[in-house]
Amino acid sequence: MAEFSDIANQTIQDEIEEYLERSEEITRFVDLFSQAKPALQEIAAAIIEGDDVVVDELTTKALADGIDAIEIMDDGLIGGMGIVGIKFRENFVFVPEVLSCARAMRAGMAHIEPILSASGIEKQGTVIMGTVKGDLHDIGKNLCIMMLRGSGFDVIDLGVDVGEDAFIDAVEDSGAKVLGMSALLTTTLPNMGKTIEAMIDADVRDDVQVMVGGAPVTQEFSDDMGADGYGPDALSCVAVAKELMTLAA
Ligand code: B1M
Repeated sequence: MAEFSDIANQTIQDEIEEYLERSEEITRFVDLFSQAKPALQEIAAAIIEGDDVVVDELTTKALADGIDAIEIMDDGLIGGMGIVGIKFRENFVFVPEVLSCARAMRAGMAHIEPILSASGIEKQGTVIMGTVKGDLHDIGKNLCIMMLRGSGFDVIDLGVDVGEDAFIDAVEDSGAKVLGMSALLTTTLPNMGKTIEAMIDADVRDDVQVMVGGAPVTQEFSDDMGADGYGPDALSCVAVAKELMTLAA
């Protein structure tokens, strides 16, 4: 069983001890960081500290040392951001700090993305991706896009705060067979369903398979709003896109 003392990095130990209260979250992060390579724990610590320069250096070094890009992303970058998310939720840090952490995460992802993209094998088709109207969160969506591109998909990234019309226009203009919507706020979650309804009204719903994801989204929400697929994380986003692409073919 993973032990707190198995975590090599002092900053990570301190963060878990000081800021995490829920037992399931403590278990999740102790499990994650007790098995993570020390170099990746350092990256996670630098993400938590919002230090983009250090994340840039450490990610470069980790790749040069032969550590797998996905391992760096999962254990270092996403792992660090996970703790930031909890501190934000519990009001230990606020928007400016989170933005610094997000910038640090982007500094690391800038090294990971080209590797994931270059590793793509055969072309899988085109996916439209966007964060729904009223929602500015794009870190998770961008991770999904990187993974999709890395798996051979062409991705049309509509960005954040994407209204129904922009999604519909993209379907009509691109002929893409899969459309993905991301939402991170419970208040913007209904905009996924509204977009699907608008697609029905605009007579384009049958032209694409729709997948949804983002922290508040569940399989149940996905079913209720009439989406064709749901992915809880970036890896499953790729799996769902592949499956939906075969249904669209
Ligand atoms: Co915001 N924020 N935020 N935020 N933020 C959350 C989401 C929140 C949970 C924090 C909290 O607990 N309080 C909370 C939402 C609460 C709720 O609705 N229940 C919240 C809030 C309230 C807000 C504001 C309202 C705060 C305010 O201003 N008072 C505001 C809203 C702005 C707006 O959107 N209109 C706001 C602002 C911000 C920042 C700008 C500071 C920044 C966003 C920066 C950016 O994205 N460029 C930010 C951040 C960073 C977060 C947290 C800390 C981290 C989100 C993140 O990037 N996670 C977040 C807390 C948390 O999540 N614990 C929080 C890492 C990312 C890798 O995970 O996005 O879940 P995630 O993506 C995953 C999966 O969900 C999945 O794959 C990804 C990779 O594994 N996935 C898909 C995502 N999209 C997918 C699509 C798919 C499939 C899978 O198919 C299409």
